Amino acid sequence: MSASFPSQPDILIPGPAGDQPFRPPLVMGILNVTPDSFSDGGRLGGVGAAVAAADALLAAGADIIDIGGESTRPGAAAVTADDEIARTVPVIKALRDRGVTAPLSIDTMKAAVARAALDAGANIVNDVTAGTHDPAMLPLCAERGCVLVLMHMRGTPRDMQTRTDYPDVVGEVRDYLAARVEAAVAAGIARHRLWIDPGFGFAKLPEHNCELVNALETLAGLGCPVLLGASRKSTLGQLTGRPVNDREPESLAAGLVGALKGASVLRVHEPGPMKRALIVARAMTRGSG
Ligand code: PMM
Repeated sequence: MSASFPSQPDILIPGPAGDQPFRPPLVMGILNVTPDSFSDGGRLGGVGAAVAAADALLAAGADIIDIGGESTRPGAAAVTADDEIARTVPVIKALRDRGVTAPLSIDTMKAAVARAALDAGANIVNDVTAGTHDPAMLPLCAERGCVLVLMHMRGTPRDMQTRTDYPDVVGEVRDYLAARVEAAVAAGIARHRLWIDPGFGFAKLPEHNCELVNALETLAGLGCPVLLGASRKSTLGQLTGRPVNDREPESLAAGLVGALKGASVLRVHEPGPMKRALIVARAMTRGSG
């Protein structure tokens, strides 16, 4: 591995005052507003808890908050668009009303949810189906000029772990993402608004996830910022035998290797440690590579 961060241009994220430049790697803090994440699942009282959690992520140094109202864990049950909107939109509105200017991302595969979140002040749509679940998703993102994250997965979160046979996982993920980028551009989305994501843990075995992180340079070669979401995932637990609530060192290691291999955005539960690790790694690799 070249022990230095690949040089990358600033990433532009649209905001109320025009495009805002960010120097990669960026850290995206995860805010899950599902019933199991806050006691009352994003209903009125839960908004305060979710806003406090977002404040803590920002105070720890998160550049972006990714807000999700539907669990995409293997086997998770589907939720309706109305439920997802009720969980996420009040949180986005509350953050904007309090003057939070950081980019906000909505983690959804439904255009109706994305539309409501964009109306409330989100700037990024994070779609784990890369716009394949809902035909209205690409046209919506084209019309709104938001950033769209295109992630690789096979099947749905319900059945994806039964679809893990790959003759060439890196080639398949690269070709899939390249095709989704072209589909998004054909739908009218500006190329520089598209981020790509190998989908760590989505329809993949631990060896596939590791191989993909090791090959992130190949994906970065497609010319779009690469997002990596490895934080706390089961592959990390399988490597060290640690439970989900005790995988911070594993998550930091995955994030650092990802950044050194060309990831531009790291989606993590603990932005503070990730930011600090990146500062040290950057200082120690300056001038090399
Ligand atoms: N992982 C999860 C949810 N959303 N979005 C993107 N773009 N990439 C990911 O890897 C990703 C995602 C599931 O992780 P969580 O349950 O810890 O939020």
